[in-house]
Amino acid sequence: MSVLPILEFPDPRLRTKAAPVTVFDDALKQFVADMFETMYDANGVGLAATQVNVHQRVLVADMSEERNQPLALINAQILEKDGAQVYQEGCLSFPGIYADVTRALHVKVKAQDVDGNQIVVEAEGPLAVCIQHEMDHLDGKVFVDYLSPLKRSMLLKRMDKQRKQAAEA
Ligand code: GNR
Ligand code: NI
Repeated sequence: MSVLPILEFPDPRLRTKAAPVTVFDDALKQFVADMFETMYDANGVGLAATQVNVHQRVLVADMSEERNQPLALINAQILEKDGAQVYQEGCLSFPGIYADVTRALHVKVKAQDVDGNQIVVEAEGPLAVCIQHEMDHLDGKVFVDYLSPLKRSMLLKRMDKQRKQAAEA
């Protein structure tokens, strides 16, 4: 098991579109275990393979307070989505910045588990937000893409400033 380094914006590798997983072997199980370890270590509620520079369609999430409800989705596809919700999002690839994003309230997702079995997951509220946020990463999309240019540049400047301050300290 290992904690993997997380790519941070504006790393261009975050814009890579991930390819479907075709082989469900021990290496995949090891990688998913490493993704969980990385997500828990960073206190994240989700993580997409893109963020650890692996461009395959793997995402993990755990919305539980106790950090004991791991969910791994391979090759996830949205079957249905409806409603709308505004949620204040953060991202491990954008340390220290948060912004409101509007997404579907409810999603029904078809995916595979680590053994390659087909599964269907229905999610609402925060888990639905997380799944949509992670699926975006796998397409090279990040949450600040939804913001107005003005709001985006303001937040990115703030992130830059915080980084510089952290580097000086
Ligand atoms: O840890 C995370 N928290 C979070 C909060 C609100 C909406 C989405 C997220 S996902 C984020 C982890 C991450 O960057 N996943 O890609
Ligand atoms: Ni993210």
